[in-house]
Amino acid sequence: MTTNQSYLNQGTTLRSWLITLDHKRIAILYMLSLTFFFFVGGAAAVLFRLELITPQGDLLSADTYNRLFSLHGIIMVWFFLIPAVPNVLGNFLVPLMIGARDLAFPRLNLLSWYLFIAGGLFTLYVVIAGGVDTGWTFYTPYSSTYANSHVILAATGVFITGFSSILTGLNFIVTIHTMRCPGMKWFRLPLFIWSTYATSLIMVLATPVLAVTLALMAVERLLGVGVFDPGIGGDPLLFQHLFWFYSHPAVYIMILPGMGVISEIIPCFARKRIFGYEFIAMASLAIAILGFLVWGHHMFVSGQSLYAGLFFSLLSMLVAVPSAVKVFNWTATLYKGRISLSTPMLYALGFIGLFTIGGLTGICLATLAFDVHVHDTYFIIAHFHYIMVGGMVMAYLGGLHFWWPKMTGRLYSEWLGRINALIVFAGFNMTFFPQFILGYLGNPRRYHTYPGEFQVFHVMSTLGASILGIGYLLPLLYLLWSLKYGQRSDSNPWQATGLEWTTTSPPPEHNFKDPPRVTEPAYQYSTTGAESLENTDRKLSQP
Ligand code: HEM
Ligand SMILES: [Cu+2]
Repeated sequence: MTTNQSYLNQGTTLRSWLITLDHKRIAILYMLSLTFFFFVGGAAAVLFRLELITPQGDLLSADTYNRLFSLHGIIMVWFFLIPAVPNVLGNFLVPLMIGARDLAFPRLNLLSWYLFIAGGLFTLYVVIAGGVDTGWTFYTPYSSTYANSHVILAATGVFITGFSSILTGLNFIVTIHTMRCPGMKWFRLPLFIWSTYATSLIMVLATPVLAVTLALMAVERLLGVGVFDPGIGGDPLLFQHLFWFYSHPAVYIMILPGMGVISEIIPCFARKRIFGYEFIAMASLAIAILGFLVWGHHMFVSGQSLYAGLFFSLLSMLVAVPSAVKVFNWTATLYKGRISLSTPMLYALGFIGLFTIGGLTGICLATLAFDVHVHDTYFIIAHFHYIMVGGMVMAYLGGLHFWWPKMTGRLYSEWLGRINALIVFAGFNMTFFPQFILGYLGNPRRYHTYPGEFQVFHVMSTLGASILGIGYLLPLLYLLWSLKYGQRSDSNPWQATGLEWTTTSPPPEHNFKDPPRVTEPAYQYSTTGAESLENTDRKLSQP
């Protein structure tokens, strides 16, 4: 067997990795660090889910419980969900998909990873030093005046990581504008690129607002300058406005890239051209723009004016339209497709169903009268986990399986992959569906105790979380196993279209031996002919 020159064997020392400028290696660095954070955040969730098996507070004190869910939220949002698809898959794929040698600013790319790690170290220090108890939202006046946990350090961690996000977004925007290979016109770009582009716009435009907000909170807490505290001349609602002006767009940073992954997987495993390419591409931009206009739906009961509430309610309904456009188009792509239920496809199908539930309950919440009823209950938790875990984590796992052969040159065990996708789907629903009921019945979020009549739903949820935990650990094992024992992959194991599949697996240092040239639109799949996936299926199911 000839071992070809690939990005993986261009220097194997630790040093060669830590100073690498290769976007593919930086993607791997992100993957390793994100996986670590994911399991730290997950461990916190395991602990508080255990506490919730019984109505009384028997395992954790109220204070410890607060610190655990805060840590869970902070780590999962900023150190996993926001960077997951853009920084791992995006870093790896953007240059490959547009036929470029690297990102526009390789050094900036490496710097972004170091900033991410620096922010992460602050956060880990907070974990060791005793935690933070403000929740991931850092609401004032609690964070600025009353909390006696490590608020400033935790906020500093998030602040620093924010710069990693801004610089990555900038890098992607410039790369997509200036480094497309000959023939790669805008409307020939893979939809993953469109969604990464839209995400990058939000990263660049919204993240600075978060940085300013956290800095102002720190100024009030440390120096007593009145920004948010009306007692010293501040505005009590300002923090929530600023926070959600970033954080609602940020929820789209967490879902748009996942949508991009799904738009790649669905046509490949349905063997069909994607339905309504332009609509999906433009829907990404529409989501990015409209996402900036709806933050007030997080503040319906905050005391903002009733008219503001009505207006934000209406605008929130609008932002659901482009999301629905995508769901319809994916479904239309599946229609009469030659569908192969391979691992990435199972995750993609799971994504469509779960994201739809998350999105529809989002519309319920955007309905002012309903939100007043369920605000700050488990209904909210269920809503955003359906989108962020049911959606984004599913998309990340689907994408990881889809591009794993490209990234590593190895095939994983297809049947373990399929079983695992089912475990994740079952575990996820069992964990979070009961929380819709809990919330609707009035169980508030963020308490370590609850009335006894809710126990059955909490027990179901904890049981589901254990299954989900298995579903997250198993890929760690079989993917690692595949690195050594997996079958070697050829350059295009799924017979997919797209430039990344035209180069070797794993790709060489500067991606392509000969500079690529594009002559046709994306997704030229066909349901007929020898190119069908059944051959691949047969190949993959060989032991
Ligand atoms: C499809 C359109 C969506 C609508 C109309 C919508 C609406 C809402 C509303 C009204 C709330 C506030 C509930 C409350 O606190 O009382 C909310 C909460 C939330 N939504 Fe959505 N949502 C949508 C999509 C998404 C997406 C795509 C994500 C994430 C990727 C997301 C993540 C969240 C989060 C994290 C919260 C909880 C914030 C908190 O209170 O801590 N939502 N959503
Ligand atoms: Cu929102």
